[in-house]
Amino acid sequence: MKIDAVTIFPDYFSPLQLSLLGKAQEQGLVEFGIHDLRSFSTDNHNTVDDTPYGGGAGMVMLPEVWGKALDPLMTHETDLIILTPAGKRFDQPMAASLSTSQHLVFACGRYEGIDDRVRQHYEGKNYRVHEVSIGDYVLGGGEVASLVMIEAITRLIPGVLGNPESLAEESHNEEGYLEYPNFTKPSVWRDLEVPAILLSGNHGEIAKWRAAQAAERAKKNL
Ligand code: 6GU
Repeated sequence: MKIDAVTIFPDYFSPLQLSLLGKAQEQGLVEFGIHDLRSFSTDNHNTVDDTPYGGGAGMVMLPEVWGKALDPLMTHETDLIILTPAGKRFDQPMAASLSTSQHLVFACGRYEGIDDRVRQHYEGKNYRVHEVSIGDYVLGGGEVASLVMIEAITRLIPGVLGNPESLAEESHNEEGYLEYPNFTKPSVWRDLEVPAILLSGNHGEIAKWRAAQAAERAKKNL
């Protein structure tokens, strides 16, 4: 999978070199391209934004600059993701769906967002465009939201996880991906005992207990 991100803060994406994502890149399972939006600006001040038509607070990112940045990246295999708190909520099914894409482009808005004609233009040319939010709170921009999405999506690409059983277990779980509580050594820690069922060796009963615990946890955290 190829993943491009367009941003005025390329340094936000340095964590892509770490851990699971860094390894996936070394193995050739995913390739990242980080593009500085400012390099596509057309004036001496490297302007990327201007005041909103109709008035109001804040600044809006210029469509001309975004068009210049996105045109060379877009193909009809591309899923263009526009990060905005007004977008569709990102969740595990969306991560699974995007993990089968050939090419993701993350357009990271800052300020009050990107001129809406950027979305209109690429939708009108029959590209796949998704406005996405990662939750009901407001971030300073789409960079951190992109990192969240990239991590959730790339770990679903075959070969990225060292132990694919952890993926199988997530999807077999009744709640989809909300897990049961986990325990490891020692069997007693600060007077707290590991549930005896987990030491029983009875795999059928252990599976039942875990399913019940996952369901209870999901209900409590709703
Ligand atoms: Cl994608 N962008 C911004 N600026 N804030 C957010 C968000 C995105 N998702 C949740 N809050």
